[in-house]
Amino acid sequence: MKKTLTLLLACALVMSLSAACGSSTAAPTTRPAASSDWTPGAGYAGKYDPSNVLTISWVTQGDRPVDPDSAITKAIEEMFNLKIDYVYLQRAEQAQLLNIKLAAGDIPDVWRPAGNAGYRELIPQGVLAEINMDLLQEVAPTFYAGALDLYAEFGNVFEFLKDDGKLYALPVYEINSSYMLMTVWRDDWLKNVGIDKIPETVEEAEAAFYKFVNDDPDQNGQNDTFAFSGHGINHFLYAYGGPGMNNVIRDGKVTRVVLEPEHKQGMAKIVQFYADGLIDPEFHTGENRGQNWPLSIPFFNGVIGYTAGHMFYHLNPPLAEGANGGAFYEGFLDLQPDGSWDFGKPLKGPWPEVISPRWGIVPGGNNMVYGVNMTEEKQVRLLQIIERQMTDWDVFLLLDSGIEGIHYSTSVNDKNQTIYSSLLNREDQYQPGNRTEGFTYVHGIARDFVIRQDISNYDFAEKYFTPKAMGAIPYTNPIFGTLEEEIRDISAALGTRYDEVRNLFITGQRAFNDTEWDAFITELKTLGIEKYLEAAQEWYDANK
Ligand SMILES: [Ca+2]
Repeated sequence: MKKTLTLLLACALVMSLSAACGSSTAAPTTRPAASSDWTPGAGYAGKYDPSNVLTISWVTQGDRPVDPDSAITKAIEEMFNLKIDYVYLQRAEQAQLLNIKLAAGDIPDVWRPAGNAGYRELIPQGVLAEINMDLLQEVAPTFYAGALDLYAEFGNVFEFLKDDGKLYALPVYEINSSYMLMTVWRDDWLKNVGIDKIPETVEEAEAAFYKFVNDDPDQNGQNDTFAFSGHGINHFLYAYGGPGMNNVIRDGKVTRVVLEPEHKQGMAKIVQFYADGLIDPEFHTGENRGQNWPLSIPFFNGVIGYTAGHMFYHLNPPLAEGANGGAFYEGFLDLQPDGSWDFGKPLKGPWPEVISPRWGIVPGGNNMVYGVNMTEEKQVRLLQIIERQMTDWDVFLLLDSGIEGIHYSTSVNDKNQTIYSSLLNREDQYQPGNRTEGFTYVHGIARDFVIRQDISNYDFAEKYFTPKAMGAIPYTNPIFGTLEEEIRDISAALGTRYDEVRNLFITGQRAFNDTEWDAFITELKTLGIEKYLEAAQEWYDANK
């Protein structure tokens, strides 16, 4: 969400709190100082003088190099007695370029591997520093406890990340991924066809879908609307367990939804809907039609009345004075100024629970790792920074949002909450050196601070996008640690073939009947689906 507030207004509002307005290029006067009361002593922190200036090399993740002289870099270096040596690798090729560096023995101090699989591949290469658990618990106790707490539903996150009893990564908690994806209905269309409540069951949804096609929901006298497109297919199927390639744990057994009887029922519905003209015939081309992915072009064009898969920050109306709404909110408003939509409900269907997807907060996402050449002193220093980030709001704000007057302005809303509004355009916000991502990558563990920093947006998320608000159990695709290359290849082949055959079934190019479905399942077995599930089960049993 692009948040802009005029500097003038922001300054007027903060005048009573700060005298800094106008001096927008000066370093912040309230910046916390580095600890100056250090004396040699017991423990890891007592071994290293925090006034020693340390150089750390840090692989950034933006789309362009970081300015090493940026105001925030200078502030961080001064506060923590660091010299930051930014390593920029072109983003599209970051993994390959990093591998070349690692192979040449040029190992950075800090980076984020690509997901759990990328992390596990690095361990046997010997390029990662082992993270000393005693040191971690002594120097960063708030971070340690916070990570355990946030990932509690998955067990001990540090044990999950270990390999052969050794820890090589710090968990990164993606707070946004804890919120569920939303479905959306044209509520004006529902009213126009005589339906006065948002559908909650597959039967109610089906009735609305037929009326969206047959009863002229846009009241233009023409038969020119469909019920839904590609996103609608996937989300309707969650009432039947979900899209076929999703992994699920059922009674302790790892399976794929395609193998479950409910999925076949759901596919039968979709096939029927397509045959009856309910589904946008261009569903397979992507609802965003080549534009930004959260945009549903057929929904914006008034062609369909049901879509799904959006995050809270795509759907929000303007949440602060002068702010814009989310991309979906604004995109719809542009093209359908007289139309309206409302949040949907995850549909109740044959699957035993009402489920709805979220990206997921499974451990093993893009963790933060330290290079093998990282000294113990550097580990202590970086963990001290992390601990300050977890416990000191001013430090968190500096690392996460930058410097007031340069990177953000503040105002107070009608609930007397402080609103932090970026003064940068979106592209610049995401450049390290203009931090919003969090200098140490693990900022998400400071969940309360993350929320406080963007209170309007998270109030909105908490109100509508939680399991409680949506009345559904969140579905997260489980991760199965280190699966061998052969197993990963099987998974990729299954996904490709599933998509092809699914589309043939939906469009009627392949007859959807018991014989053809059984043949399809047999083909998936030939491609190795059972071998995949066996490997996943083995991991799950050992790590659940
Ligand atoms: Ca019409």
